[in-house]
Amino acid sequence: MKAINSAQHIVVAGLGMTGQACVRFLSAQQVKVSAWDTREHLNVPDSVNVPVTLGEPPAAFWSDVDLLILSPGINPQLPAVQYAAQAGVEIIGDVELFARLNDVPAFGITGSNGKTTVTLLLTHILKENGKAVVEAGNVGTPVLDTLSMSLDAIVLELSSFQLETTSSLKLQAGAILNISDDHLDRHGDMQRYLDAKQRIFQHCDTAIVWRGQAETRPTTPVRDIVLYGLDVAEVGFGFTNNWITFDGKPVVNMQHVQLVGSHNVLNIQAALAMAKVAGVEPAQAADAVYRFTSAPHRCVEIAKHRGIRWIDDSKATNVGATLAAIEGLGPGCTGNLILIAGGDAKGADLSPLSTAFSEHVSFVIALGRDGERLAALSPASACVKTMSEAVALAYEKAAAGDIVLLSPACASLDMFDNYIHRAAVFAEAVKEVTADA
Ligand code: UMA
Ligand code: ADP
Repeated sequence: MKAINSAQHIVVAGLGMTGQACVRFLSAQQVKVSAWDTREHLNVPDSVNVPVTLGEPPAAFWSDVDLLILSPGINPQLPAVQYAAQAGVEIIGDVELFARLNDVPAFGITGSNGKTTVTLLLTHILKENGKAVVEAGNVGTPVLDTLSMSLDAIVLELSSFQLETTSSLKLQAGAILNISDDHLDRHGDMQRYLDAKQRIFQHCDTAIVWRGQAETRPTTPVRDIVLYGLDVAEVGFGFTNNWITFDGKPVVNMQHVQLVGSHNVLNIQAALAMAKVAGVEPAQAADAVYRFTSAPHRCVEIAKHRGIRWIDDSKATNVGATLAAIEGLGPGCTGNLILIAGGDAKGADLSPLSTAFSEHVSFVIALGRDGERLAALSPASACVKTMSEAVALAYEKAAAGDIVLLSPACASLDMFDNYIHRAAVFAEAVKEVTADA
């Protein structure tokens, strides 16, 4: 790890996972550090043993501050952050601080969907091939926590919020997996969301690019590009007869893979492409791919009762993810597909779902802030107030051979603590209605 300039006063903004990791790291480096959280009534965690300001900071607050480290959940457009900038304070995120200090080869993954899957899969492939590697970033472990580790490589899941405040991150390989409407409430419009995502390629050696979507191509120069996609390809990664190919040769048989759906073919190709840059050839990575299982809440069957499959895809927090679930499960479903969806759409255009609804979904059960907008997209739908009502109605409508899919296309925060809580409430309700088994 490179040394940090300890002769500076750093303010850490936000006292969640990121902020606490920043305080921990900077305190250990003997840097003068204080913290600020915009919430006035926050219960400051005991581990935060530095001065803390809550709520709106006074104007003079910024006069002796050199650097402000923003947690990803804090919008850089907040007036107090703008005052800091006007006072000459440099504003970065934890990933930028990490980038300035890190000297381990790093791999970066962003995109609207599939980040966690590709991050975990790449980490798994590299580990199974004898490399000391960890995943960090949006996936959960704050990036600064990895600086003290002895590693061959680090795999970073990067959100648009994290990339927005990052400018010098060097990557051996990086990818924007795909782009669909997301976080427009924070970024304002699609172009600014795209601009944030494109920052992954600023200092990236090899861009891993999906042939199917032009927005995933770097708009800044990179040394090399590896392409992948669902079409037949003689160069790079292709897909033929259920086999993933590399340079025209079959390398991974999808029949032996535990992840389902064509979106996961793309995820696997992206991970294989990055693993190759890290020194693991695609054919050498195949066994690790076969052993990989999905993270929870991403199109996972949680119950099968009287021939009805109950699928938890609570992590589908945007339209692109729900489309992938419907298009992945719909064609193979022998009965009806009943969808439970809704929540906070974060300003997204939900209309791209209407074709998938009419082709594959027999009934939409909608809930949450944007439930009515979702219900209006389907000729057969109902709005309900709670998850247990949604599950009870799905149970009433479903018969053997049907699938009940929770894939909300929306964030959960209008009704639940997070998508994990939403999944737990769904699972509990499913347990109740299927208790007679
Ligand atoms: N806070 C403020 N003002 C605000 C917003 C938040 O002071 O306007 C404070 C809160 O009071 C709280 C803290 O900031 O004390 C929370 O910070 P945060 O929202 O940045 O969240 P962290 O706990 O630091 O977690 C963040 C990521 N969260 C977000 O980007 C919202 C985590 O991604 C990530 O795992 C973690 O850093 C470690 O790197 C979660 C996420 O939901 C999974 N990400 C979004 C997504 O995947 O869609 C982008
Ligand atoms: P992220 O970390 O980007 O949110 P995850 O791997 O956690 O991505 O998956 C989130 C949701 O997106 C899940 O519902 C999952 O089924 C879906 N998904 C995963 N990969 C893709 C993809 N390549 N395209 C569209 N949807 C996807």
